[in-house]
Amino acid sequence: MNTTPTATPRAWAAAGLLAALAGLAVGQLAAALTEPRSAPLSALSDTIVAIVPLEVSHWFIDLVGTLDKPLLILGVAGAVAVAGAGAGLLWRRRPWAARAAVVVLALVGATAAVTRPGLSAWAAVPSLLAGAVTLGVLQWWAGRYSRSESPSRRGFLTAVGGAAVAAVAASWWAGRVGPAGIESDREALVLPEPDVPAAEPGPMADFDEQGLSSYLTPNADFYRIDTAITVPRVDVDTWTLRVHGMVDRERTYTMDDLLGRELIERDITLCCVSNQVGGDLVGNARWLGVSLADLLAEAGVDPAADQLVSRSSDGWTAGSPTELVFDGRDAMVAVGMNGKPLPVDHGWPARLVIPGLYGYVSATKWVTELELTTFDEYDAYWITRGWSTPRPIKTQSRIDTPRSKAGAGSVVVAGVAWAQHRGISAVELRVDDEDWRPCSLSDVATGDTWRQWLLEWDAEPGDHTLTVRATDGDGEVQTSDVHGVVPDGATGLHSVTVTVS
Ligand SMILES: Nc1nc2c(c(=O)[nH]1)N[C@H]1C(S)=C(S)[C@@H](COP(=O)(O)O)O[C@H]1N2
Ligand SMILES: [Mo]
Repeated sequence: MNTTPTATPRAWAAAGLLAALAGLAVGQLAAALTEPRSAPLSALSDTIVAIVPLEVSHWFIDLVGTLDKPLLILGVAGAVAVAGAGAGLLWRRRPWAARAAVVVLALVGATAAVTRPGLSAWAAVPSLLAGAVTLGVLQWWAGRYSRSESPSRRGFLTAVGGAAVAAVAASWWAGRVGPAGIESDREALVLPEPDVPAAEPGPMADFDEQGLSSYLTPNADFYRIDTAITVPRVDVDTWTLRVHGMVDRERTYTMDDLLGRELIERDITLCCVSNQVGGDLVGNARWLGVSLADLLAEAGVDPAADQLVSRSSDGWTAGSPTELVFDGRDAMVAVGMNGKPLPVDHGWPARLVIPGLYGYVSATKWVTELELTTFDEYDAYWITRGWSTPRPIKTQSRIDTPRSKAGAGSVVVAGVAWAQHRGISAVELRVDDEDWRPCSLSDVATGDTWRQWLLEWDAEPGDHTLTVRATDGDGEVQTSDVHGVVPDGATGLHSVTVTVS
């Protein structure tokens, strides 16, 4: 049996790398057909997000911004590929050690998957399958291709590489339109007409200027922020929303229950606490859903329950002040966004929206649980990671246009300003060191949305600095103090330098 393999170490490493990638691809396909979050790459990346120290994740996000997730996944794939190459090398001399290494790797993936919140023991299958495929491919290589009298290695490469590419293509298909796709459920859902339509802002809700954010942000352009490496795939037919904790009676609602209730429609601007001054992690949508206060009232909330914890199907949590839900604002369980069922990325089939709170303490997507508790009793996801307990959104204003260049003469300077629930009462623009000039404001129906502002500026050639500031509905002028996003939102004034020619 002890024929010394004659393939070069390099060929062994390449075979191991290819075997690992083929394994990953097959694991990916198995996950796409059942539970996408159980894919080895997804489960491993998710686990890293969960266990990496706070400082490291802050440093990484600061460095690469919203590329953090793609880069993390790519990094994990690279690490698995390197481990595969290592296993290939090892197999050349010590096949049993190499087999053991592959098994250990598969078990790491399987453990990562089954420990993800909301996943069952079945989530181990894609990683175990990936390991089995890797073993099988390496065994095949060792038996048939690694000796001097072996058939052409091109056959091996074509078969394994082809199978991997086919598996990746099939998982893409499965995720979109195939058996595991939820897009067809989404498209099949007919949203009822609202019982209480949104108040129309008025004739001048949208200045309709080139480069200016539209009053309603199209779903496809709406910013997306969440911790999900692979967005949860929620089956709307079995989905439920459970209300429990410090309540008189537990309640559970199905999608049909929600759709059969009074549906309200509201324009509400959502923004992220980690939005930098002048940043784009903010958007305004027309939400359709049920009143959160009505829903909770049915369960009978214990007056001592000062915190409403909302939990998503992937275990993420937000904690909101119960008081704010009941103070008359339009807090809602939303099922529609701009006339469409909630997009998968934005929480299909249901999410919370609470006007006046940052997303991390209110806007739970893929929501499955509402638990009444206290702030003493429980800290939600981002609170345990250094962010503040709920505080009001800070007044912000942003220059959308121009951003860098303009022609001399009359130039429209325009943007948006927001201070959800308090509203925006004034916006002013400063050119260089001149006096603040009042801007025109668009019509808004409530203080829960952002407000467009506009000023016609007679621009003279040269470089100019434009700075904007807003005043909220309480008459409070936006502060010029510069503060970073941690722990409760950035402050400071947005300014741009424009070259006029
Ligand atoms: N399940 C879940 N919901 C979530 C989050 C998350 O990580 N997981 N992130 C929150 C944060 S921080 C923000 S700012 C908003 C963003 O909502 P959007 O992606 O629809 O714009 O969702 C909130 N809801
Ligand atoms: Mo956020």
